[in-house]
Amino acid sequence: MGKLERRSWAEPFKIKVVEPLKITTREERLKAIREAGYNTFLLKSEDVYIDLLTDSGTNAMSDNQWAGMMLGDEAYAGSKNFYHLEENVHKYYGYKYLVPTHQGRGAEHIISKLLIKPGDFVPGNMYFTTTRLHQELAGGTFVDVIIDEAHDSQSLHPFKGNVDLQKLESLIKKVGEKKIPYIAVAATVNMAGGQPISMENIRQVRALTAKHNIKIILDATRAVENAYFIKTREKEYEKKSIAEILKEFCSYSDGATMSGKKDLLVNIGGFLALNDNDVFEEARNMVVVYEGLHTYGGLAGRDMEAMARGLEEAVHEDHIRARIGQIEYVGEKLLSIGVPIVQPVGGHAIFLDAKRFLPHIPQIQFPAQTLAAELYIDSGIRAMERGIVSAGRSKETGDHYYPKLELVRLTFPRRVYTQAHCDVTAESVEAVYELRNKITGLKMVYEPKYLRFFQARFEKM
Ligand code: PM9
Repeated sequence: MGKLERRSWAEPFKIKVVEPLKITTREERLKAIREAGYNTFLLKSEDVYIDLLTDSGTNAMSDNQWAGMMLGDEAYAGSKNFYHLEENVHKYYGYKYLVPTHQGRGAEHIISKLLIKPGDFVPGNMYFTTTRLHQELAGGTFVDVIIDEAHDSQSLHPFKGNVDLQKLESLIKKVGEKKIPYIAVAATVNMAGGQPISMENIRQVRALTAKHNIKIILDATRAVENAYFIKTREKEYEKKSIAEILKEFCSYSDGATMSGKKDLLVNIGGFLALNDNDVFEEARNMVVVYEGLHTYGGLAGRDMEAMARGLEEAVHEDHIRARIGQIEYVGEKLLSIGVPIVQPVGGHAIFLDAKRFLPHIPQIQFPAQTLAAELYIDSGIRAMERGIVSAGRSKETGDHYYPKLELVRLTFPRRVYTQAHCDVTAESVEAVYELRNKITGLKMVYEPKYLRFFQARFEKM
């Protein structure tokens, strides 16, 4: 090693097409965020400089995927792209049957409607917004069975996504196995900070649920990222490939919902994958009511082809190392200047801890929503609130949920931004952190009924 401390890696791709970005003034951004009701979802994309709202559908496709788009078979029935996708889902995820859907929530809708009866309980390793809503709309009640460490932004547990087996067992004892159609296991856990679940834990969950005849439905949206953490943190897997780990992980579940807009490197697409023939037959029938024929499920043939090809690229070792390496890079920078973030850093995003960033703003004045707006005002970077606004209200009492984690998510799309964008991001967070004492909270002035974080509006206190 020379004078430099380490050998760097660079993004394992070069740039072939560019999309110019607009740089705005502070005055323009102040106006834009006010007009957007201090909700970053309501900003116009052209007013955003670095867009870290989400990694969903915002990925850069490869030349190989774009070439596949030209091979779209747009037949109404039996598109060859469907069969290619089906083959790859079987090859990499291992499930027998495939029902394509327009995106992840399309699959969540179908599986919730099929398996949940009114009065049922659905345990899960922390809630996800759309997943829980579909469970509730089907008459179920979500029960959080994630380990306590997941709710603690400072815990350094390597697998904060793990299911707490005792919590699961006591739920089974309390309500009876007949009232639990399945456990929803997410890998990684988005709302906990992109935290992984270990292979050991999913194996234990399988053993426990098998005794009680309870299914496991995996949210495989970021299961490739989860496989990377298993490889780097679970000793017996360090020599296995990402593809091998992914397949073994999925083998402990009965089916999966998938938002292809994340791991699978596409702009649109999803699926429901199943092993049980009877459930598959029903899902295949239901998809024609809500999404489209069972060989396209709301997608164009070209979108299925891009997803089939993205699936192969997603498990490349260089890709996944650089993808998560980028998040780690930003995490290290922020930690080195003392900014409070969720640790360990997760797979798809850095999560700023708004409770510690803005301790003078009470949760009911929406500190994370406030912080996301301030970041936009400072530099034009767009982040997302993941705190009290996202958590919504209890369907029983109508009160706000007050989640322990009040976070702002800086989400990195795959293959889109360079290390220089990462540096600019860290510098902007630092600038806002230096002025944190001057920041005041928000009040909510408009609240939609469902998934309020998307469309709620706020004003400055
Ligand atoms: N996740 C995200 O930005 C996009 C919507 S924001 C609510 O993180 C998981 C773990 C997700 C997810 C979407 C979905 C739904 C299911 N599970 O957006 O419908 O992170 O494709 O997927 C978003 P769709």
